[in-house]
Amino acid sequence: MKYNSTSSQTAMDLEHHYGSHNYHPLPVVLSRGEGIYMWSPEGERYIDFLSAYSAVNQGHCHPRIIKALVDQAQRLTLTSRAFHSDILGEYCKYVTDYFGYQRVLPMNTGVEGGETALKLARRWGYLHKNIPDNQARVIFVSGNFWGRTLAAISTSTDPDCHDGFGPYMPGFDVIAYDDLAALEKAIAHPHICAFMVEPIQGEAGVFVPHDGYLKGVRELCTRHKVLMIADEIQTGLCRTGKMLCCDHEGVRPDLLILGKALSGGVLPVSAVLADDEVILGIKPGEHGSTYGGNPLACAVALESLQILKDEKLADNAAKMGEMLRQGLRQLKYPWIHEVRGKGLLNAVEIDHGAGADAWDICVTMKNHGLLAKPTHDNIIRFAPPLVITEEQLKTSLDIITKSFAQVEEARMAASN
Ligand code: IF1
Repeated sequence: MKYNSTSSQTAMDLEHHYGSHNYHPLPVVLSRGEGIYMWSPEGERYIDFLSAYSAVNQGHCHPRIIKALVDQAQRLTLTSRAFHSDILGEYCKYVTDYFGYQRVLPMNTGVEGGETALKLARRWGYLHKNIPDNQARVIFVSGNFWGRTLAAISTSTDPDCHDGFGPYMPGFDVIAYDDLAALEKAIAHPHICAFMVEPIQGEAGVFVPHDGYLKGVRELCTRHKVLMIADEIQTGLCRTGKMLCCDHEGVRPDLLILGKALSGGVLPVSAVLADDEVILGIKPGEHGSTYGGNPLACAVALESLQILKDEKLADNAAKMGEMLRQGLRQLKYPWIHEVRGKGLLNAVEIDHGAGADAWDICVTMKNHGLLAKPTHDNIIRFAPPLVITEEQLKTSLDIITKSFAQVEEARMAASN
């Protein structure tokens, strides 16, 4: 098996010396990926329980996605939108039929999808809700995460994302998550054009709202002529056991934002889906992106979406997710506060003060061949690729169980 020549240590040293320090990665280096697995340059194999934050739902380097990438890359990668390509129209038809919307605005990263959705919503507010110029407001929820741009951090309630980057963009209100009374109060303001929400809060720590929340949001948005924007960049594309997380409550948002696994982890592809009244509010020359809707992205996204259906990844996520949570709930330690999630988007919240540290747990699991990473210090996300088999899940649970036991032993030893 061919690996890059760089050793793990050299790779980490070079990155530390020459790279930015805007991340604190687990001390592990990967050089190859396939399915649920990744290998280090030295050939150590790891089970991926982060899935690049749900970008590799189809598994690493899915052969069909790689083939689509290579075939297209040898024909035409980028025309810009100054000209037509022979694949963008096909992709637009496919993806709008797939999710049941009239149109799609293709972008690249997830946060560009969020920014695009906000521009579309504000424009709609001026055109169709008579909101006075520059007065359109969008409601967000505390704990939201939709990226790192100045607009995105302007809505953030997380000091690590928000502080030290001001001044901030105006026009945003923030209310409590999973609180319909708070939404009912805020949404009545006549200048509100949209409410943007994750159906499950990923980065905040996999917070699943109460049943009926999404239906309640939908009803309030409809009643007050406010656009419901669902950020399904992390929860979408089968991750939570349905094609979209909104499908658990049969809710159709007015704007649907997709990203991450839309390309199966191969290159940044995002999209905003909506109907004519919203998407046609932006006229030629009023929005765009060099790479938005590029042929390579279209080819990869077409294949990535088809695989979700062909391999029934929503059903597998639902089934394996149940098994995973059941296994995690067998772990009886005083420092486990909660196991929560839906489908294969799960988390274990560790009690800060109980003497076990989420980072140490993740390092221990790494040493046993499973990769996961804490969010917000004490919440460990468990989100493997959706192609994981029952056998592989059992092996993963064995590793997690062994690692948690090892952490408990160390904790007991330290307390004696
Ligand atoms: C980082 C977090 C996850 C997202 C949702 C939009 C975006 C994201 C629901 C923006 C991106 C990524 C960003 C990456 C790590 C990861 C992450 F921990 F940061 F928050 F997944 F939880 N909406 N999430 O989760 O998409 O522009 O990144 O393509 O910034 O550290 P993007």
